[in-house]
Amino acid sequence: MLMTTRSMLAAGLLTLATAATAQTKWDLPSAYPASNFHTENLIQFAADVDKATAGKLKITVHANASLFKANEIKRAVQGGQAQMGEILLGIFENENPIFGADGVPMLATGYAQSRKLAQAQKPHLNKVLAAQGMQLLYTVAWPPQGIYVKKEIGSVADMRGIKWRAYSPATAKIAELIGAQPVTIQAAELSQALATGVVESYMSSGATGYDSKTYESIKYFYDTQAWLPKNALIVNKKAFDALDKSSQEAVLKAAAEAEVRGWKISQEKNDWYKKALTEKGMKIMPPSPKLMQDMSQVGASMLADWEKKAGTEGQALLAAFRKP
Ligand code: PCA
Repeated sequence: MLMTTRSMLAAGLLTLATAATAQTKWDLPSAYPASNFHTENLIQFAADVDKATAGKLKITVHANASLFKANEIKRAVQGGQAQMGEILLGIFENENPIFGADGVPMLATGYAQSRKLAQAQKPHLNKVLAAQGMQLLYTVAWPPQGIYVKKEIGSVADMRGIKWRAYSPATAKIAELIGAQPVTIQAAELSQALATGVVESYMSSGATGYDSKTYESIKYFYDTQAWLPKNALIVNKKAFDALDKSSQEAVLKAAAEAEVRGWKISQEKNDWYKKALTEKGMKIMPPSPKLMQDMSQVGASMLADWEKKAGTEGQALLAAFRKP
């Protein structure tokens, strides 16, 4: 009897030990604050995976560039330092123009067009990432990009010479085209750059204006809705392949749900962010026709450059996007 109890205990311990080793722990670095809607979506994704795998796959979200800087996350996932990560696609445009398709100003301006562009971009992203040993799980758009600026402006000429914060090659290029001085600063360091006067203007969403407390130093947001850049959740292929079948399915299912949820929240929160900025004292300005004309010109020039770099693959992407 005693023996039986003992062996039962031993068996119990063994089960516990097996359960402990069977648990897989993944890190998910992201570059935006925990309260940002993209990050909240990632946290929900991780919770869904945890639940669906009965705790077998534990994903820890490291928000606000705390584990890797925004521009380091992709390489970390590729090298397996992190099993998965959230990246802003446009940051990697110099590596491959496909990453920058959603960063071209005035190409896809509302949520409907942006979704269409995302669909057209997806097979190309899958291909590029697969060649790098990674897999795309989902993409979610940021709210439309507008101009944060200290004084009222009627055209891009009014921004000549100002210190302009960029978050990607495309946003640095805009500065160059309008005669502003670009400084690349990741979102996690934007508050400080604004407070210390390192930058005095930038283009981004209402979300990042709110997250970075831009209203403390900048009064105007010109709602140009010039493009909707996307974040993407990517996974290291070897790490994914090492999961058992049911965990893989749990990840894919939670990712598909996160994509639907993320786009919906992005769109819903767009107005909320603008209202919140207004309540903090900012003025949300409709851009003048001249300003929009200028932005269209900037967009046309950047699209021409992008087409040149992206070649036949870029043409295929644009054709899919423009297909009625
Ligand atoms: N916010 C991010 C990227 C696009 C956006 O809306 C940022 O400003 O860094």
